[in-house]
Amino acid sequence: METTRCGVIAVVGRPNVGKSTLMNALVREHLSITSSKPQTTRHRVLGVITETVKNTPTQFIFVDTPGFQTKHSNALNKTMNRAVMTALADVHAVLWVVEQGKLTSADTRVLELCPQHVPLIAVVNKVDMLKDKGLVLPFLQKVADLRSFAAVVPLSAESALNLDALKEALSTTLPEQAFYYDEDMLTDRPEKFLAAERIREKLFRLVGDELPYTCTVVIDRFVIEEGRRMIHASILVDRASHKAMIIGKGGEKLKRIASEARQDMERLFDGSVHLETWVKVRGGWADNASVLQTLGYD
Ligand SMILES: Nc1nc2c(ncn2[C@@H]2O[C@H](COP(=O)(O)OP(=O)(O)OP(=O)(O)O)[C@@H](O)[C@H]2O)c(=O)[nH]1
Ligand SMILES: [Mg+2]
Repeated sequence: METTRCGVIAVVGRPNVGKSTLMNALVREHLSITSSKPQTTRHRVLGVITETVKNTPTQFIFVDTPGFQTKHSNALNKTMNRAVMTALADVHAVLWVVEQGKLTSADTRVLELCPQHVPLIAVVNKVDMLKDKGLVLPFLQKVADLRSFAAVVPLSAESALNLDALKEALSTTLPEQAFYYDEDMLTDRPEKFLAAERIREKLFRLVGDELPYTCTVVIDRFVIEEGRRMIHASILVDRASHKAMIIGKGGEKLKRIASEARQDMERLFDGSVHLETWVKVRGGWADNASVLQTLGYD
């Protein structure tokens, strides 16, 4: 039988270093939501890609995780940190992502969480921001001195630079074993989850600084009628004033959020989507553990 490799790889790091952008680039699909604001990702999201690397068919099962929180501690933040710990508990390899030129105590805190017995690769992301690529060398050395890494890989997730080098370094750390999933599998998350996430991404990208942190999205209805996905979604906010800000003057803001989210869903699901969205006030949702559980935060 042909040799194959397969393994689960956790993608961890402090908020905003580009973990989700990296996973999306590796699986070549905008699967996990991204934004310029920290703490965009709130759930573990699996991204699977099966391809031949170094002449060996290899299945990479990436687990994108929320940025590890060292500051806030409401119930939502605790849930997010727990998701990181769970993702690190049972993996074949770990990608610890940092941003070139910036090594903070939040980065080293995450590094301390990475298990010792599992191959660990340091990913130095956003090298496209450097005019002179040679400038990254001292930083790579600084990172390499922190721990015994299987590899230290400089790359740009956004510009898809040096991703093959990462895949090659990573593939040799994965065990020789049969694939866990079908070769065309992309994620284990249901479309309902992906739909809610698309809307959350637009909130992070289109509404003011603090507001997205006080919102979440639930899907109230998801049915397929004559090949068309019919989706009803609610955006839950903390206060009535937030509701007005999301709806915007004459409903313009909400219209744009829904329209952009729908277009993304149509691309991702490869089919037509009818989306209706409402904004509802549900104060304190992010502080209440049992509410979080009913909202699908695990
Ligand atoms: N210039 C540059 N920007 C990048 C790169 N990768 C990610 N970014 C940007 O960095 C920001 C954060 O990216 P995300 O992928 O959402 O970061 P994250 O680590 O998943 O963030 P959280 O989920 O909030 O922890 C976004 O504005 C991205 O466009 C890169 O290679 N180069
Ligand atoms: Mg993310």
